Amino acid sequence: FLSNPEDIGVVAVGFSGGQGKSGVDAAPSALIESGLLAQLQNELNYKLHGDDKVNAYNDLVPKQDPPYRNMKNPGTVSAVTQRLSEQVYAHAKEGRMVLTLGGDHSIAIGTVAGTAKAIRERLGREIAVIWVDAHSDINTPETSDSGNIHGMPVAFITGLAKEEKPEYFGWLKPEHLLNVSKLVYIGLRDVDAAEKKILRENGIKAFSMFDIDRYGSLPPWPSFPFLVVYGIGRVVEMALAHIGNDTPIHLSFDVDAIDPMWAPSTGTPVRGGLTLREGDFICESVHLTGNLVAVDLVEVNPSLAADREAEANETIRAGCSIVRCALGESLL
Ligand code: 4U7
Ligand code: MN
Ligand code: MN
Ligand code: MN
Repeated sequence: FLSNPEDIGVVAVGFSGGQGKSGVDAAPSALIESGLLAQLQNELNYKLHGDDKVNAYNDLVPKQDPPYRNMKNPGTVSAVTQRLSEQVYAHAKEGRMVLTLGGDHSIAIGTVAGTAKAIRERLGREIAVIWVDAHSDINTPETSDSGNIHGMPVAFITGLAKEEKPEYFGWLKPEHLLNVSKLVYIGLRDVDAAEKKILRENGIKAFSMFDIDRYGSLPPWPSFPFLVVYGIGRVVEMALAHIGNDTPIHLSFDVDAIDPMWAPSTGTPVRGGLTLREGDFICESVHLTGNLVAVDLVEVNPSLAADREAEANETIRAGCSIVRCALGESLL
């Protein structure tokens, strides 16, 4: 194990400033109230560190925060992710696996920056990031149509988007950054044209929903022609092969990777996604490597459900399942 097998640092991030819809800031408390942390403690026997109270970071919100380079709430998101990076760093430096409950996906600027720096210092290693998402979140401020920073975190943590001003992500230093060769996506199905160009030009490894379908195979057993062999197993194998054996892994899981059938309460749902089982499988496989150093669960928005109670609860359930699988609940 690359982190202490029984210690988890928990950071609950009630933040929604990376996009325009309120409610995603309520996800951490909803996840916690549904029993997630209690299960990790009592059923999976983890020792949890850090407070289980939700960070709102209200003290960091500037009085005025006009757009900068087309980004919305740039000063707020920069300040919050900088503080978050320090929290994550502190846990990871102690050898704890870090679990961050978001919040919108802009917070991954802070979580990845924090683990990248801590793992460099503690193990002298570069981290890899497995980004599970319907979207590639690699817009630069200039290529983004929406100006929402939750569509840009990968550009910042890879250094593809650069900025000098410390109040606008200039605090990101080389030790915080991720090498593009250590990034791999799973679940993509809604990638902007400009993002496709960035992925291509940088040779970034990505497995789309199409890849998951096409790597499925015909049943090898003629007597069971109804059996379908799904491609997720091969895709995860290839993703792990790409980042290499015993590379520390940061798993950043956007709940919108899961099909809206199981995870409808999210800001930018896209149909045709992972089944809940495929999402769980990705997490179980990553857990089995023994190399997991950090997990983010983001973009759960309990207040966006059309049929509030039921849909919000389904999405929270899906999120809890994802986290428990990443932390080994499926091991017998
Ligand atoms: B999420 C989008 F234009 N690409 O940049 C953008 F389609 O963290 C969506 O994956 C970003 O939920 C989605 O705004 C961000 C859009
Ligand atoms: Mn997404
Ligand atoms: Mn995302
Ligand atoms: Mn989304």
